[in-house]
Amino acid sequence: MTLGLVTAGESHGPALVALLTGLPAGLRLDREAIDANLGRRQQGYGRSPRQQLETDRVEVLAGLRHGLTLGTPLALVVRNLDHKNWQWGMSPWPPEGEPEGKGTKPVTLPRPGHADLAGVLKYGHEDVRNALERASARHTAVHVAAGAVAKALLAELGVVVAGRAIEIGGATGDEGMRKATDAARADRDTLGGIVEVVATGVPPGLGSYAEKADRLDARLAAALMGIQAVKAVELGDGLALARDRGSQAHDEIDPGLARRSNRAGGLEAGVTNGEPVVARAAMKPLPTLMRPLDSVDLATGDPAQALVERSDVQAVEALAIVAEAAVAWELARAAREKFGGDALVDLLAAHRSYLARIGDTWRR
Ligand code: EPS
Repeated sequence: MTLGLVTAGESHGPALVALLTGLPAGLRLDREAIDANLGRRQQGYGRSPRQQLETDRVEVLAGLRHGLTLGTPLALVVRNLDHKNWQWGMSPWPPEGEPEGKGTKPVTLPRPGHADLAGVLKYGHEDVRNALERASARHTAVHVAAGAVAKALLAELGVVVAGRAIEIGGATGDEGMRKATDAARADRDTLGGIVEVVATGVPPGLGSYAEKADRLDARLAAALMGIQAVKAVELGDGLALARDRGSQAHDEIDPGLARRSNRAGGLEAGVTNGEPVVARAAMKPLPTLMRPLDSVDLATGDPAQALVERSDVQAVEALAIVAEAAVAWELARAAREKFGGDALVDLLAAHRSYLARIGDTWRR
């Protein structure tokens, strides 16, 4: 048994939904803790005015009773409050009455760097909106809700996951990152950046080297690369390791099994080794530009400027929370596979018995 996650929802549709399967019964969830994660994702310097329209809150439709999971599918919903401005444009059913509000005119000006052009070609859409609504990073909100559930499970195992922005537009440090954001805003441009996620308390032995699909490094890379705008993922010292000699690149083992360094980022051969798991994700600059790039009007085939829409200057701090959720989900999934358990008490008993066998001198 493993954890499963499937989501649905368009950026300006009625709501975002997530269905989580495989959670053990008896896990206590805290609504405020989930909402706090949703709130963290909405913050960050350089976010779009859209965030003033949304106050993300989780609703639970199934799988939870009196705050405890039932061991059945958990159904989560986060409403799009902005949908009230798109009721005609994003009506799930053929809309009635006069076109009113946003989304009434087809979009035919694909933005380089967004899913717009690939999406209309792939699915045969005539209105770019049919592609961009789902490709939007808006639905990272339900992934963060799912990540908050994963973090509740990991907390039972003493695992803590934390993400932060380490670089925005090439600048580091809080002040540098703010200045870079201000400068890009003044130029009506956008920025990307790099986030780092660190998980501590992760026991050795999560993941497997047996098949490549089981390798936890591969799963973490896929989970991070699957987030909108992410173009590169690094685990541990990643790229730098390729330039070092073997005598420097590896983490020597001391008695008690502690390591002298953690250049591997807590993962060897796709298996956790007890050191903190360290993952970085690099995000390209957001493709919705106030000064649009050259494109083509798909209705006429003529040269045109890409769509201009409300946008964030950068969303790197939001990515840090989304990446944290993605790493938490993959670690929780790997823990569920290693320790099993329809009931949380069984999962915890298996975890205890495993630690009793391997000892806990690895704990960091
Ligand atoms: C997004 C564009 C903006 C962002 C949105 C992601 O939305 P809008 O087009 O409504 O201004 O604000 O992100 C969110 C709404 C969110 O909650 O993160 C995009 O094109 O990806």
